[in-house]
Amino acid sequence: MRLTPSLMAAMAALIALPARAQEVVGVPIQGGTGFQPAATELARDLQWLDGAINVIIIAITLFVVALLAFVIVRYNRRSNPNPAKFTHNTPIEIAWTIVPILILVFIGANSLPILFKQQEIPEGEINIKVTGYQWYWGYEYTDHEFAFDSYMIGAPATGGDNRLTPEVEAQLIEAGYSRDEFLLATDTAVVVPVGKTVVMTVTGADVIHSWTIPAFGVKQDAVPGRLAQLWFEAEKEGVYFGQCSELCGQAHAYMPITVKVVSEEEYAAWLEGAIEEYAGDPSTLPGAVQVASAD
Ligand SMILES: [Cu+2]
Repeated sequence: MRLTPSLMAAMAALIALPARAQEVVGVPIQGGTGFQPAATELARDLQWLDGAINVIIIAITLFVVALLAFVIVRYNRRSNPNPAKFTHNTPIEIAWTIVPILILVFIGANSLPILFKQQEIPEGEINIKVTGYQWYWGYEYTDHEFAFDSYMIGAPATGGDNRLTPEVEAQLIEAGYSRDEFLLATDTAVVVPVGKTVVMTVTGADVIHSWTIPAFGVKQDAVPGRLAQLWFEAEKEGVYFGQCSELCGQAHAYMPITVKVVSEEEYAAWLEGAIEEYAGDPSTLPGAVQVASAD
């Protein structure tokens, strides 16, 4: 396929998807203490588990505090001058053995399936290899044989010095972000279609980093010399942010992660543009005509 310059320009513009600023869904909120809204089944599951265990913790704490208060009031030296001398109470001992066992079995029976769901990696419809570098991320769309790096907008690689200057703010706006998203927005983003199984293979090139998107409920250490995997299936279109989550050196705070979840049509258009921009393999595009190589 021969591309006219204007078509190529349109495709290049699609790479960063700046034209239509997407809704920012997965982002930390100033002063927030809870989870980001869950955008995958995994995130929903682990947020539910966190809530359930929190209820158990609060119930146990209140019970123990109430027992303590009762004993302090009822059995202090003044209220109870002649303490009882017995040392055993079989029914109570059986109860305080059985009840914690039941609680632990309940927690285990609910947490292990969630852990396995995270760790049993399904067949990926989209496969991406992510490599952590000091201090940026590299992404390789292995199905289509192209790769690109992703730097924080305002990082030295994008002409900044990790500070929010007016120039950096202008870059953010141009890329479809706001100044609030400084330290989170990157020059290129991982783009994935909504509702598809994405498998990320995670590794590190120099030291240990960690790749995460909190709203997806995924986090994986990127260890040099090792390949680890995580998977997600995003349910809602939008922009999702994460940050390197393993202290990796001086600019650890300046290597954020941006994932854009788009419709299938937008993804197909982006993919075509990205293959062109990053010299991927066009024959891997869905519907591509397989032509025998001329040379
Ligand atoms: Cu890092």
